[in-house]
Amino acid sequence: MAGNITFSMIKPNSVKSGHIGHILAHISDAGFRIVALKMTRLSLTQARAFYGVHKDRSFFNELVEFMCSGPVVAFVIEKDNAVEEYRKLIGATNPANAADGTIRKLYGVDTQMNAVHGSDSDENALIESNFFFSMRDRFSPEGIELLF
Ligand code: FUP
Repeated sequence: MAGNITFSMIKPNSVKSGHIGHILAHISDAGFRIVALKMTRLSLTQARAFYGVHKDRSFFNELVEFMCSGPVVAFVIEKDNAVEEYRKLIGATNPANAADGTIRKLYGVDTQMNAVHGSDSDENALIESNFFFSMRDRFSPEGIELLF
């Protein structure tokens, strides 16, 4: 099961721009199924923890402030080889370098406001999913709680 899920967030500027529906439709059309989903706003402490691996990078404080600037839409999605398939669907970190038709190319503004987050490994997909969702908030396509 671990290899079949990934975690993502629609970033605050894309939420403000009215792109939630377009982005979720793009993901659904690519064959991903939604396992868990919510709109929420991160506190500074939570954003610092979520991006902790980047705490020594020059962009850390700016990124954290941006991610707290408004609500995000957080979700767990499922598909075979989800982490890799989703990273292909979203495109390169900098939207200017992202392939045509990818989510970041379509909806990203710059490297920070790049429309969506996507986990970079199966291990981080689980850690990030656990950060946002309890097990009882995750469901199979048939609406059955998932225990992973
Ligand atoms: P990605 O996995 O594609 O999201 O990219 P990274 O792990 O390299 O970046 C993590 C986060 O830091 C992303 F939200 C983009 C942001 N970032 C910046 O804001 N500035 C940079 O120079 C590099 C990354």
